[in-house]
Amino acid sequence: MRIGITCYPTYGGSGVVATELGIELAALGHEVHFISYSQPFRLNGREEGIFYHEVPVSNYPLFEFPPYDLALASRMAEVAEFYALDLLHVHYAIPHSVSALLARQMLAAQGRRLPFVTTLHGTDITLVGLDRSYLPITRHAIKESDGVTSISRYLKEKTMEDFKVDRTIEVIENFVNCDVYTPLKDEEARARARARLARPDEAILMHLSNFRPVKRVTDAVKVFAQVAREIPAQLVLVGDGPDRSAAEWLAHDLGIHGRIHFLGKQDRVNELLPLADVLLLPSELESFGLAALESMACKVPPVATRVGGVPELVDDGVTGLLYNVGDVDGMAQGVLSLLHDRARLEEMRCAARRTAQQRFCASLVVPHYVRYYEQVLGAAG
Ligand code: GMT
Repeated sequence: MRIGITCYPTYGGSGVVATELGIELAALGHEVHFISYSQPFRLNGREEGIFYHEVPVSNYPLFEFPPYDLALASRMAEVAEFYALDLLHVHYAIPHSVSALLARQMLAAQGRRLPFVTTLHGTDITLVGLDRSYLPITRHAIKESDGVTSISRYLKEKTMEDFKVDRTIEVIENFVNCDVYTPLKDEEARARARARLARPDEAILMHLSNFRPVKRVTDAVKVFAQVAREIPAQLVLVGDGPDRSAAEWLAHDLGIHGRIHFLGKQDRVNELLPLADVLLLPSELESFGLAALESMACKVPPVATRVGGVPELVDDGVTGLLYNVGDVDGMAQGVLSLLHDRARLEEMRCAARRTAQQRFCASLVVPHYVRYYEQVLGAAG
């Protein structure tokens, strides 16, 4: 198949899923065309079977708000025509599904079919889509999509309820490449890499996100402060975003700044995650929680909040620990209980990796997308 993929190319779970999907599809022999305003950050531009088409956005002075969605629709239609695309797959409904709808109409006017699949990732439904100014058009584009997938059962139900859509939505959960996200098997190599972040007697807690308010990064700092009071430990914060400065101030105020590594945005998180003992994911909401899956694949159990789609991924007490939003004391006690009971931690580490391999491996989930594309193409034919 020749597939056009559109996503947000910057740091964030939906862009990661879209990019990894493109890479896996190309490895299966499909031709993949990314259409976006910049190259997705995990693509290096040299992958076989993957092409990148930039969307130029005019900044003519009249445009206080450059119309990216229109430029995207034009580029989608052009790429579909020039490269004979079979379908478009857009990640994150706003505005990508609306642009795809326009591109489909443009090609239909020339007698060509261009079905499109929309994958819902979370905040396109839970936050942005419910803003009155976006709701009607997002709802329309979801209804008009040739196929709609959602990354968890939670998000499917939420979409049907909040958007009052009664169309079918296929749940295709997020995935991880278990060969890339993998524990470091060589204990000596792991110890050497950990030494850059912590002394041998110190535990490593890690948090990975885009530091938006919904991630509650300051809760991760508060949890760490309690843990660090009891045992030697370091906190590694991976990512950047609006709440970074709040987290830094809090670390200073609590007197633990020297034990926190703010690494900023990192490209190869698969090399960092295996160094941690636990991952902290104290989010207000996660429709899935890709960071938790990536860490599980690296044999690192998440200590997370019981929100959205997270319980579909993390089995509380077996592959990680779950708490109510804001339960900083509970999360800190949970981390301490694991770090004090190394046998239990090891059991949980193994169970986390096993779940990633048995349920969420790219080799299991990507064929589900391929079957879904075939179904959509068949139905639209
Ligand atoms: O949360 C965001 O800011 C948007 C989005 C993204 O692009 O990272 O995250 C959502 O999609 C991820 C990938 O499918 C999910 O793992 C996240 O749980 C989801 N975020 C929320 O629901 C808050």
